[in-house]
Amino acid sequence: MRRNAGFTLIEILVVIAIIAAILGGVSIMIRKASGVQQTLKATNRVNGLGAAIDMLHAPDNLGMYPPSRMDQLIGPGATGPVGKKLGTPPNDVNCGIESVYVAVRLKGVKADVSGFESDDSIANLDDDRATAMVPDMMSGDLFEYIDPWGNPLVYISSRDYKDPKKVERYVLGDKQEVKVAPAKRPNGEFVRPDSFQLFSMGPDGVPGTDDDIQYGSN
Ligand SMILES: [Ca+2]
Ligand SMILES: [Ca+2]
Repeated sequence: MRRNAGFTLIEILVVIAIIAAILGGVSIMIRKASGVQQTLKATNRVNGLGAAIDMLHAPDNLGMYPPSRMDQLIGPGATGPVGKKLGTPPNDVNCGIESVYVAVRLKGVKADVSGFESDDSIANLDDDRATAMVPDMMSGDLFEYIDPWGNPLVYISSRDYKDPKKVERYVLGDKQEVKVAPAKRPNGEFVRPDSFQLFSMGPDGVPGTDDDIQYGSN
């Protein structure tokens, strides 16, 4: 009687194929789970920062929603043209979210943004600087709040919804430039018509698509 030679080649190939299929399935599940986690992280960031900006409007705070351009920023209690003193951003890029970054640092402004300023949630993607020191910072860097995909969050004040040309240019994490527009509801009305819009461009990094994560849109 012949001795059993162990597994045949075909048996080994079948086993390898089964293991590969299982690993493939597991890696798809891991990727899906991490995608869900990134989206959750982005939603938390947008909601937290949006809530902090909502508080700025109170009279004993900034007294207004931040303008979408830093050069229009006025200090708490209308104490003067803070943004102009800092120096106009030279490049007209990412200016809405930079304006928010500066506004929450002004003296007399109450905004708890400590939870949204970890190393992976702020960046200066367009590498621009104010001519003076940004309050509460050691440099003039005009940072942006970014989402987990490395792209800037977009901020647009309702005053610029109708004519967003001056605030529409955004540079992404990969240095590509896109144009943003304020979001509208299916009936054609702007989302949050009387205050501001804050959103992440979502996993696709394209503004205005279905995966955008918009603050307070419900
Ligand atoms: Ca910047
Ligand atoms: Ca998108």
